Amino acid sequence: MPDEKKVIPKKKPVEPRELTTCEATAQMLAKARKDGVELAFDRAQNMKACPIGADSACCKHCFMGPCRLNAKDPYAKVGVCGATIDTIMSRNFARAVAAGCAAHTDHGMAMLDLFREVLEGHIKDYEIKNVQKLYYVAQEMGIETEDREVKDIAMDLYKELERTYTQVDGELPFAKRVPEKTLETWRKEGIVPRGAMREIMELLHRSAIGVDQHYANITKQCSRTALADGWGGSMVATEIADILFGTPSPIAIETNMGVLKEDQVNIIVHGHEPNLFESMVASVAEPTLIQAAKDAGAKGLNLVGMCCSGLEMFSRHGTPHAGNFMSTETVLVTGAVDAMVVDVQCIKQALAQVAECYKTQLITTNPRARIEGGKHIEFHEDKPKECTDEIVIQAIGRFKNRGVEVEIPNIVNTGVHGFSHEYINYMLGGTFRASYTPLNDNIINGRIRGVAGVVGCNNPRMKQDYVHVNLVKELIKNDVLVVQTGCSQIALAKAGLTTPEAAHLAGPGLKEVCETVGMPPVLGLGACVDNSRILIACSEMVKTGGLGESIADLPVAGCAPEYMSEKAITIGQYFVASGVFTVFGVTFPIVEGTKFHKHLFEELEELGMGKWGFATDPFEIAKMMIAHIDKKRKALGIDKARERVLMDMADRRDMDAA
Ligand code: BF8
Repeated sequence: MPDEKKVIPKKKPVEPRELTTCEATAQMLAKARKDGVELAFDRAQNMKACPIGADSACCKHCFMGPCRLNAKDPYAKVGVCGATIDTIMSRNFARAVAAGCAAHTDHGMAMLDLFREVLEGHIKDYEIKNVQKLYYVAQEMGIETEDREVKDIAMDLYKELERTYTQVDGELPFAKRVPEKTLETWRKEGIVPRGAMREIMELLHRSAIGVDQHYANITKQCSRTALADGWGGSMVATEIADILFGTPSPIAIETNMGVLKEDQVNIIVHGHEPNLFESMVASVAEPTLIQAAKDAGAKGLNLVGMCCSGLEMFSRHGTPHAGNFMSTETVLVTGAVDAMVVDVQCIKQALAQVAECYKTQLITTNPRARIEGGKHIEFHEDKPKECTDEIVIQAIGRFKNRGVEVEIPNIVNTGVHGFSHEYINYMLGGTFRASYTPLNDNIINGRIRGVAGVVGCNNPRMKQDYVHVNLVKELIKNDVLVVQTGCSQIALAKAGLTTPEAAHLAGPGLKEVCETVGMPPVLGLGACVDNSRILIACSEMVKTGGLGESIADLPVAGCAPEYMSEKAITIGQYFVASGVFTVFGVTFPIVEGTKFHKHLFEELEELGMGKWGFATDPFEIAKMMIAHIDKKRKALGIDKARERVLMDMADRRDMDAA
């Protein structure tokens, strides 16, 4: 028996509305408490983050330790092997980058494997839906497309992109997309990725005990590995998904928990790989299964997405989306979810327990990711509907015997999403002058001050969605066009900022542009792997001209204000290495005032890259991003060009000639 005096009482629960700005989540959090069900919000309150780990001042890469340094006096001692605070922090950072890169590249490689199997005829349930995109990517990679069979072009593209993962020397294929001056910086620094597997392997090696013991040298391999994700694994995942399943284009989509229907069989797909979801779309359209649902007393089958899987699907199929990372437990509290289907990444283990409380089926599908207490129905790409049809049958079974009170928050937000980097081509110029020129023109003339990528997770250490929403509002108010991916995109969708009408919240210049073309001031580009679309957009802006010669010259900035995943650290590092000032919120695993901190937050910029920033307050973050954008505008000599003049053809000719 524990000594009762030593039992630490749990803290008084914090009011739901102090933990989230999402009304539906707050409502369900209150219900969960009434039902006696514990959620991540509560666990975060009851478990203080380890202060030594939070500062990254602990080394556990060998068994002479773990060694603990003092963040308040970081150079007072070293680890048993002599590792300094800079070595320890950079090693820990490296391990996070390696894990994040592994997640995205494993996802991308799975997509490429699927592509090959489709081409070889071993998998028949998928096909190339977007031949135009196949041609486009193949041509960029220098593959001959004229008078050739689609299958032959596709097989050549497969072989070319396979190098992204397996190549041991040389430069990875999508290095061809990088602006010349940015690539020059990478070459000078020795950080052009070879192949993702090699980079991850070398980073894990170098961050082991007794290998690389210089923080700046470890950072180089961090950059190389992170770039293998952004311009490699993630980019392949995006491009192959577009080729196989179609490139998203803007579509009005419903978001929030109100998309669940009490009188239908609700199936949520939550995870990251689009192939499972694609097959779910096919299964819920199966007439026999629809009839089975009706026979069970339901009005139909209601397929809904969450997190990144949902983001990939809603702009390809118009599938509604129920919420982001911090809503995956609370959505189960509705009692309306008949099956939650998961694959890989960002799936809280506690979902199994919450699902059990509400008699929901939590179904794992991927051999790489099982959860104790979850039901496993394995997904095989060569017979995908065996799995997804069975999931529908299981969900119908649960609908028949729900046996729990159902309470669905009556909140639905409709917004426009699905702005691929290709769509930006003609978004501002129409088909008449489809290019990035109108975007660049509007930045040069100052209607658009700059572009900000606001991306990433929720974290229960922050009030859910609060920083995302307030940061984005502040940015657009200051004429900064915002592009989004991941859970951040859902935060803004729920806040109603992904509608063209949200233009009234923008500054006068951005508002004018949005109203002219009918676009929202906040453009959703998709899942976290689709951050690669932002890289490509940056590349196109440089190549179009007028905004400098490298990505580092652009008036752009990035932010993941509520991140929680190692994947976010990798994404941050590839944006920094690509030339983008990138601000993170919540916490940053580093001790201020150390050499490693100075390296990430100042010196990388001096080497021609971007740099890191950190702040937790949305208005402070916005100030930092806008100051950076203005600094870049000044360096480009366009800081005075903010008068509202329309560019005429003569101006354009001058700019093209420059
Ligand atoms: O990859 S934004 S919580 S769901 S890690 Fe995860 Fe973060 Fe959401 Fe998608 Ni991205």
